Amino acid sequence: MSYRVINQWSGGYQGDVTVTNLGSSISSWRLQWTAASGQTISQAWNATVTQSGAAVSATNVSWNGSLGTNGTATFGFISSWSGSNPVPGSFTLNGVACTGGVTTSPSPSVSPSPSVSPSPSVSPSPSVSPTLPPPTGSTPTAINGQLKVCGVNLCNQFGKPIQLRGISSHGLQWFPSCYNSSSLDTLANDWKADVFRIAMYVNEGGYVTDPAGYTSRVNSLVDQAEQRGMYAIIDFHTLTPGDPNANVENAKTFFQNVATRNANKKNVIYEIANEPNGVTWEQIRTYANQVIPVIKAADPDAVILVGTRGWSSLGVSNGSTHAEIVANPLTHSNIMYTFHFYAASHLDNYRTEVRNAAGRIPLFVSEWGTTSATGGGTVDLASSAAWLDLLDQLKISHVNWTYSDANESSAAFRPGTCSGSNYGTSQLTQSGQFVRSRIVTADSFPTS
Ligand code: IDC
Repeated sequence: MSYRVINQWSGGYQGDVTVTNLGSSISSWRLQWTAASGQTISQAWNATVTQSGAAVSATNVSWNGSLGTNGTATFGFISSWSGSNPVPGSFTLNGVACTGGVTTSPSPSVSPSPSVSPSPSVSPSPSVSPTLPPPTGSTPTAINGQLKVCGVNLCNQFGKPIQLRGISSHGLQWFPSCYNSSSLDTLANDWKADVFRIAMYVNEGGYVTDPAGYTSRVNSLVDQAEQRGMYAIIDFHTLTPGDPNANVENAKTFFQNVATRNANKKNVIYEIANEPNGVTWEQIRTYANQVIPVIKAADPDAVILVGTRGWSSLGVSNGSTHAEIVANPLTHSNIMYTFHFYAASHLDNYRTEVRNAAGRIPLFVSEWGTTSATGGGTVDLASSAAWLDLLDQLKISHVNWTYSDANESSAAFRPGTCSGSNYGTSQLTQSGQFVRSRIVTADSFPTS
């Protein structure tokens, strides 16, 4: 067993562990150890890691459990720590004491700059990446395949950090005519969007009024995105009430259906609660811990987005910060936390929060607008550009609100567009022109 701290920052570090099976062949493995004081693991990849007090248990995932004699498996994690160089101990593999070493001093301490913490050299699972053939298509999904979370990054099938750029539907209940083969062709081929978010409101005349109908509509849009090589975010668009627990049974039913139906697709990302508000992080966590297992039971490798406190502001709009998540994170693999902003309302203090959070927890901007938080008012292009420059620099994915012809300034198309079949640039609003210009530029998707 080799346990290495390969990156560290104030309050946390990234660990990389390789287990080697020195005995006869095994079909599954469990590495257990005792964490040092202050070490709490918040994220892990290529293993399922649980922690109770100081006792840590890491078990294989489906594809790396089988190890012949001298076979190895590598997994990674993010952990907090309270001091420097804490040394964990008492490592056992399937109950047998391990030989090997613990290395807790990486290169000199680095700042939590997200540009260094991704450490692409450790993200890919060594047992998988070298055997992957190169992509055969040029669409975002053909190149990137099944996504996963590596450290604080969204990573592609080659284990490399990527950024997705795209746009959200408006409420499916209000703008049914905006999502059709012509508008989605435009989004994929002319805008070159990587991701389309399917905003399925839960209340406000959405899912609860026709669960079967909305489930089927979402599935059909997933297929249409897949056919065009785009990722699809299935957004359980909770808004009112702000406590997602009010809809936990609806969420379980819905996600069980869509995750089972779409389990074999590589283009699906699940977003379990749009904007919790008026609730604590602990309440959101309670909800997430009921819904995530339902999705994982059906679609174990999917990336899942979790809304944060204060309308997905990482808590800032309710007087808190991301520290409450760092202190009490979700422990499932492939989780990202969402951050939403509206450029005319959310300025430098929110940007500072994102900068601070980005090296510590995986972030995904699943909704942002060029306008005020009402979805209307002035289009603030200066603030929008400052935001997107920051997100591009941090490689954080972003999804704009909205790909619709709503009569509000955040909409990308002029009112009336969706009653015709022309979704060309002449139909774009000021917001739509700006957003398209920031999505259409070439992607950077590393394949090796
Ligand atoms: C807004 C729509 C608006 C609609 C309203 C319903 O733009 O047409 O009348 O919802 O309540 C969010 C929400 C998103 C909001 C959007 C703009 O996720 O549902 O859409 N917004 O207000 N969070 C912050 C802003």
